[in-house]
Amino acid sequence: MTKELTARLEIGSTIVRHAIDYFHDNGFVQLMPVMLGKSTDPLGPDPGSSILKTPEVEYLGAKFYTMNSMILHKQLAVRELPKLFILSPNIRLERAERRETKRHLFEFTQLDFEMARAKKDDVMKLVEVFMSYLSGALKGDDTARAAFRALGKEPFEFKPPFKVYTTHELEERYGGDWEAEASKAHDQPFWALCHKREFYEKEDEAHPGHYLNYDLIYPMGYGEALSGGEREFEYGRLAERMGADKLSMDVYRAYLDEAKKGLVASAGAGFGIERLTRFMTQAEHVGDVQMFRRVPGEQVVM
Ligand code: ASN
Repeated sequence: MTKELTARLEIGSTIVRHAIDYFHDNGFVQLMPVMLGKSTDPLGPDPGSSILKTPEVEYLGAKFYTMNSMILHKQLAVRELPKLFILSPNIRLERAERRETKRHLFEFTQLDFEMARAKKDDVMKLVEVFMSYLSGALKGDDTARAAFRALGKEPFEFKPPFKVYTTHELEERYGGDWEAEASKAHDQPFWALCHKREFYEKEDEAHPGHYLNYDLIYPMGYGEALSGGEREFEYGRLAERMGADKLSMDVYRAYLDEAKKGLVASAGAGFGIERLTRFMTQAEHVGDVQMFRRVPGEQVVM
């Protein structure tokens, strides 16, 4: 193992430690992840998503899916725990070409959180405070300081509030590949609002065709850091949105049954731990922060 990888793993470990502290200190309860579910995030229709398939596992005569994300489980859990977070291992079988984006992995961990009755502004504020907390925490942490010194780098200084754009504005200014281009043109993260994506992200009732979701994009070409949104939680709206997306109601039966009993309004988001570590250590590829690389199209050692 190279000394760079050791340093990046140490920094990644420190990031997780401070992230967990931050969420605990803000009243969140940590849930353990599930890795198999009766249904999972469809990751689409989203032009940014490109998985080949969602693996299915048969166990004792029942069919399970591996987790693309725990969003549907978060919606069920937030009824009981109004502020929760999970270090959630996700499997996304990306196409081999995704290796070239330098920020896709076929296995990664996200810190996924959800808050009952929250709005998008609450989540954006919480994330901004977390980012600046993290810059300070890493600077004051002996392990991280030594590891950054070994890399010849400094922890990035996040300076919120971050700029806010809609995806329409970004597309107009930077074209179809706005994520990469706008990321290169900024020196602090920025928000991209209003993506047309999965059924669980709430449509703005006052402005149909607009969505109450948000992505945080890292600067300097590193691309997406986090995605999330306010949630659709009413059974009728969910069924309608799923129908429009041509999803099989059978696959989502258990989730829809819970929605029929009643979900609560919530908002949340998730950020990839490896992407955050890559950004903080300015690693060339997100696989460069993994001990066991999970890069699409790359030979796996173990
Ligand atoms: N974690 C994301 C969210 O909270 C979902 C995802 O990872 N696709 O919306």
